[in-house]
Amino acid sequence: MTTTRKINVEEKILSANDRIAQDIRQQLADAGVFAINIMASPGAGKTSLILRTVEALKGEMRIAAVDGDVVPVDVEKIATQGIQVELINTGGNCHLDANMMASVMPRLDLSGIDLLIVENIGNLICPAGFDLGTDARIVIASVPEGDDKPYKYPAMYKGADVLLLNKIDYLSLQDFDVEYFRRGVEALNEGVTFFPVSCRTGEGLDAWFDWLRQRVREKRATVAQAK
Ligand SMILES: Nc1nc2c(ncn2[C@@H]2O[C@H](COP(=O)(O)OP(=O)(O)O)[C@@H](O)[C@H]2O)c(=O)[nH]1
Ligand SMILES: [Mg+2]
Repeated sequence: MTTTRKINVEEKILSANDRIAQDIRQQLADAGVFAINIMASPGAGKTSLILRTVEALKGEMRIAAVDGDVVPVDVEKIATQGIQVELINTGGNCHLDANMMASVMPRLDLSGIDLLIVENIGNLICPAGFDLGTDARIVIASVPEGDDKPYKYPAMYKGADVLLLNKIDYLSLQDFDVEYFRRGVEALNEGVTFFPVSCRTGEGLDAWFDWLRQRVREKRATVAQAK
């Protein structure tokens, strides 16, 4: 008697975007560069967070940035910090994708960078679906947007590795219920690393800097070990 056995082979078929993202991830891994993809709605504080972060950390690590936009306004702001910053002109697209990211990779000297910061397009829907090959997806929510955003944009919150709640200096001026916000986040992304911050006053940013320092150190160590 012959018995048949069914073997379910689950094969992950990578989309074109994921294949390119994987290639970028490999380039970053080979060079020991830690890369973050910052996503948020327009005005939440992406550029402000980058400026604060570069200002605080540029003395202890080498940083470069990539900015997705149609105009170089943010690029010019970030360049005032004296770091390399490359514009990806998205031509009005609502998100960055791995192909756009790959187009700027040759312009970056990865051997001279420890941390690569990507400012994605201001949008809470489209960027969530496109892996850029970075190590961590950083989502910024901000108090003026309201406390219901995790409930309205679940994909963005679900995929976050780190969530920052920015503009906490506005908390006293607005009926933003932090507990309601956090409950919505936890239901989607239990235990996500969470930093309440103000890029205006600097409150809470030290914890974010420490998180980054640690990740950059760990990534660099993987290359040192491989040698
Ligand atoms: N009150 C307050 N304003 C902030 C804070 N962070 C950023 N802003 C302001 O919010 C506006 C939009 O910030 P920006 O960094 O350009 O946001 P992006 O569009 O996400 O890059 C600017 O006027 C910032 O000065 C904050 O923590 N508190
Ligand atoms: Mg910006």
